[in-house]
Amino acid sequence: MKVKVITSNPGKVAEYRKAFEGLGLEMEHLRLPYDEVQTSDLEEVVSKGMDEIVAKGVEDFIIDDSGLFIDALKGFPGVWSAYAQKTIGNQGILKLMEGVEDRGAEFRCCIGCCIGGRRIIVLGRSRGYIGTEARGAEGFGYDPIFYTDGGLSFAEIPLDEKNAISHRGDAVKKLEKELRSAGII
Ligand code: ITT
Repeated sequence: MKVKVITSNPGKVAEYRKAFEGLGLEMEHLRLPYDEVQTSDLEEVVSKGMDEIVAKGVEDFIIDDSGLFIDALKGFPGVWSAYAQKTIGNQGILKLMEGVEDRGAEFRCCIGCCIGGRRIIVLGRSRGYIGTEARGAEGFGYDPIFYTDGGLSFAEIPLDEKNAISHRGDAVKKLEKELRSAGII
Protein backbone atom coordinates (compact mmCIF):
# COMPACT_ATOMS: atom_id res chain seq x y z
CA MET A 1 0.00 0.00 0.00
CA LYS A 2 1.26 3.48 -0.89
CA VAL A 3 1.17 6.33 1.61
CA LYS A 4 1.95 9.93 0.71
CA VAL A 5 4.23 11.82 3.07
CA ILE A 6 3.06 15.40 2.62
CA THR A 7 5.94 17.68 3.57
CA SER A 8 8.40 20.20 2.20
CA ASN A 9 11.17 18.39 4.10
CA PRO A 10 12.91 15.46 2.31
CA GLY A 11 14.72 14.58 5.57
CA LYS A 12 11.40 13.54 7.11
CA VAL A 13 10.57 11.40 4.07
CA ALA A 14 13.86 9.51 4.40
CA GLU A 15 13.09 8.77 8.06
CA TYR A 16 9.56 7.53 7.26
CA ARG A 17 10.85 5.34 4.41
CA LYS A 18 13.32 3.67 6.73
CA ALA A 19 10.85 3.34 9.61
CA PHE A 20 8.15 1.69 7.49
CA GLU A 21 10.54 -0.58 5.58
CA GLY A 22 9.27 -4.11 5.94
CA LEU A 23 5.84 -3.07 7.19
CA GLY A 24 4.21 -3.21 3.77
CA LEU A 25 3.73 0.54 3.47
CA GLU A 26 5.53 2.37 0.68
CA MET A 27 6.20 6.02 1.47
CA GLU A 28 5.91 8.47 -1.43
CA HIS A 29 6.95 12.11 -1.13
CA LEU A 30 4.25 14.66 -2.00
CA ARG A 31 4.82 18.39 -1.79
CA LEU A 32 1.38 19.84 -1.15
CA PRO A 33 1.36 23.06 0.85
CA TYR A 34 -1.27 23.33 3.60
CA ASP A 35 -1.96 26.00 6.19
CA GLU A 36 -0.14 25.61 9.51
CA VAL A 37 -2.50 27.40 11.90
CA GLN A 38 -0.99 29.69 14.54
CA THR A 39 -1.44 27.80 17.80
CA SER A 40 0.77 26.56 20.60
CA ASP A 41 -0.45 23.00 20.05
CA LEU A 42 1.22 20.66 17.52
CA GLU A 43 -1.84 18.38 17.47
CA GLU A 44 -4.10 21.25 16.50
CA VAL A 45 -1.80 22.18 13.62
CA VAL A 46 -1.92 18.58 12.42
CA SER A 47 -5.65 18.15 12.86
CA LYS A 48 -6.46 21.33 10.90
CA GLY A 49 -3.92 20.39 8.23
CA MET A 50 -5.58 16.98 7.84
CA ASP A 51 -9.01 18.63 7.41
CA GLU A 52 -7.63 20.83 4.65
CA ILE A 53 -5.91 17.97 2.81
CA VAL A 54 -8.94 15.65 3.07
CA ALA A 55 -11.12 18.51 1.73
CA LYS A 56 -8.83 18.57 -1.35
CA GLY A 57 -9.72 14.91 -1.95
CA VAL A 58 -6.32 13.45 -1.02
CA GLU A 59 -6.36 10.04 0.69
CA ASP A 60 -3.82 7.76 2.38
CA PHE A 61 -1.32 10.31 3.65
CA ILE A 62 0.84 11.32 6.58
CA ILE A 63 1.64 14.82 7.76
CA ASP A 64 4.11 15.66 10.51
CA ASP A 65 4.46 18.76 12.64
CA SER A 66 7.52 18.75 14.84
CA GLY A 67 9.37 21.13 17.10
CA LEU A 68 12.26 21.58 19.50
CA PHE A 69 11.22 22.65 23.01
CA ILE A 70 14.09 24.01 25.14
CA ASP A 71 13.49 23.93 28.91
CA ALA A 72 15.49 27.06 29.81
CA LEU A 73 13.76 29.05 27.03
CA LYS A 74 10.31 28.05 28.35
CA GLY A 75 9.68 25.78 25.39
CA PHE A 76 11.02 28.12 22.67
CA PRO A 77 11.30 27.63 19.67
CA GLY A 78 8.51 24.99 20.02
CA VAL A 79 5.74 25.59 17.50
CA TRP A 80 7.90 28.38 15.98
CA SER A 81 10.74 25.95 15.25
CA ALA A 82 10.51 26.26 11.46
CA TYR A 83 10.62 30.07 11.66
CA ALA A 84 13.48 30.07 14.18
CA GLN A 85 15.46 27.62 12.05
CA LYS A 86 15.03 29.85 8.97
CA THR A 87 15.88 33.08 10.79
CA ILE A 88 18.37 32.61 13.65
CA GLY A 89 19.31 29.00 12.80
CA ASN A 90 21.32 26.64 14.98
CA GLN A 91 23.98 29.29 15.65
CA GLY A 92 21.28 31.66 16.92
CA ILE A 93 19.95 29.00 19.31
CA LEU A 94 23.50 28.31 20.56
CA LYS A 95 23.92 32.03 21.17
CA LEU A 96 20.65 32.20 23.15
CA MET A 97 21.95 29.29 25.23
CA GLU A 98 25.38 30.80 25.93
CA GLY A 99 26.16 30.55 29.65
CA VAL A 100 22.88 28.73 30.36
CA GLU A 101 23.41 25.82 32.73
CA ASP A 102 20.11 23.95 32.26
CA ARG A 103 20.50 22.60 28.70
CA GLY A 104 17.60 20.13 28.76
CA ALA A 105 15.40 20.00 25.67
CA GLU A 106 12.78 17.86 24.05
CA PHE A 107 11.91 17.16 20.44
CA ARG A 108 8.24 16.49 19.79
CA CYS A 109 6.67 15.05 16.67
CA CYS A 110 2.98 14.91 15.94
CA ILE A 111 1.94 12.61 13.08
CA GLY A 112 -1.46 12.84 11.44
CA CYS A 113 -2.29 9.81 9.35
CA CYS A 114 -5.32 9.33 7.11
CA ILE A 115 -5.41 5.81 5.81
CA GLY A 116 -8.14 3.49 4.59
CA GLY A 117 -10.72 6.07 5.69
CA ARG A 118 -9.31 6.18 9.24
CA ARG A 119 -7.80 9.18 10.94
CA ILE A 120 -5.03 8.67 13.51
CA ILE A 121 -3.05 11.31 15.42
CA VAL A 122 -0.06 10.34 17.59
CA LEU A 123 2.57 12.33 19.48
CA GLY A 124 6.18 11.23 20.02
CA ARG A 125 8.88 12.73 22.25
CA SER A 126 12.60 12.49 22.72
CA ARG A 127 14.58 14.05 25.58
CA GLY A 128 18.12 15.30 25.18
CA TYR A 129 20.13 18.46 25.62
CA ILE A 130 21.44 21.40 23.63
CA GLY A 131 25.20 21.10 23.16
CA THR A 132 27.61 24.00 23.16
CA GLU A 133 28.51 23.49 19.50
CA ALA A 134 26.96 22.10 16.31
CA ARG A 135 28.36 18.70 15.36
CA GLY A 136 27.73 16.12 12.63
CA ALA A 137 26.49 16.08 9.04
CA GLU A 138 23.60 13.57 9.17
CA GLY A 139 19.93 14.47 9.52
CA PHE A 140 18.57 17.99 9.17
CA GLY A 141 17.32 21.05 11.02
CA TYR A 142 18.26 21.11 14.70
CA ASP A 143 19.97 17.70 14.66
CA PRO A 144 23.54 19.10 14.96
CA ILE A 145 22.77 20.89 18.26
CA PHE A 146 20.48 18.28 19.89
CA TYR A 147 22.51 15.74 21.86
CA THR A 148 21.55 12.38 23.30
CA ASP A 149 22.64 11.10 26.69
CA GLY A 150 25.39 9.16 24.91
CA GLY A 151 27.09 12.50 24.11
CA LEU A 152 26.52 12.44 20.34
CA SER A 153 24.29 14.84 18.44
CA PHE A 154 21.44 13.50 16.29
CA ALA A 155 23.54 14.61 13.29
CA GLU A 156 26.37 12.28 14.37
CA ILE A 157 24.34 9.07 14.32
CA PRO A 158 23.02 7.11 11.32
CA LEU A 159 19.36 7.49 10.32
CA ASP A 160 18.27 4.10 11.68
CA GLU A 161 19.82 4.89 15.08
CA LYS A 162 18.11 8.28 15.12
CA ASN A 163 14.80 6.56 14.32
CA ALA A 164 15.31 4.16 17.24
CA ILE A 165 15.48 6.99 19.80
CA SER A 166 13.93 10.05 18.17
CA HIS A 167 10.61 11.82 18.64
CA ARG A 168 9.62 10.75 15.12
CA GLY A 169 10.61 7.15 15.84
CA ASP A 170 8.54 7.26 19.03
CA ALA A 171 5.53 8.61 17.13
CA VAL A 172 5.99 5.97 14.39
CA LYS A 173 5.94 3.18 17.02
CA LYS A 174 2.60 4.49 18.32
CA LEU A 175 1.25 4.81 14.79
CA GLU A 176 2.38 1.29 13.93
CA LYS A 177 0.50 -0.03 16.98
CA GLU A 178 -2.69 1.77 15.92
CA LEU A 179 -2.36 0.56 12.33
CA ARG A 180 -1.89 -3.02 13.53
CA SER A 181 -4.92 -2.92 15.80
CA ALA A 182 -6.98 -1.46 12.92
CA GLY A 183 -5.80 -4.38 10.73
CA ILE A 184 -4.24 -1.99 8.18
CA ILE A 185 -0.77 -3.53 8.46
P1 ITT B 1 6.87 20.53 6.78
O1 ITT B 1 6.11 21.40 7.77
O2 ITT B 1 6.68 20.92 5.35
O3 ITT B 1 6.63 19.05 7.01
P2 ITT B 1 9.23 21.55 8.15
O4 ITT B 1 10.69 21.23 8.00
O5 ITT B 1 8.82 23.00 8.14
O6 ITT B 1 8.45 20.71 7.04
P3 ITT B 1 8.21 21.25 10.87
O7 ITT B 1 7.39 22.50 10.83
O8 ITT B 1 7.61 20.03 11.44
O9 ITT B 1 8.73 20.84 9.43
O10 ITT B 1 9.57 21.47 11.61
C1 ITT B 1 9.89 22.61 12.36
C2 ITT B 1 11.37 22.78 12.36
O11 ITT B 1 11.95 21.78 13.18
C3 ITT B 1 12.03 22.71 11.00
O12 ITT B 1 13.03 23.71 10.92
C4 ITT B 1 12.64 21.33 10.97
O13 ITT B 1 13.83 21.32 10.20
C5 ITT B 1 12.94 21.08 12.44
N1 ITT B 1 12.82 19.65 12.72
C6 ITT B 1 11.71 18.88 12.63
N2 ITT B 1 12.01 17.60 12.89
C7 ITT B 1 13.34 17.56 13.14
C8 ITT B 1 14.25 16.54 13.42
O14 ITT B 1 13.89 15.28 13.48
N3 ITT B 1 15.53 16.87 13.63
C9 ITT B 1 15.94 18.15 13.55
N4 ITT B 1 15.15 19.18 13.26
C10 ITT B 1 13.86 18.89 13.06
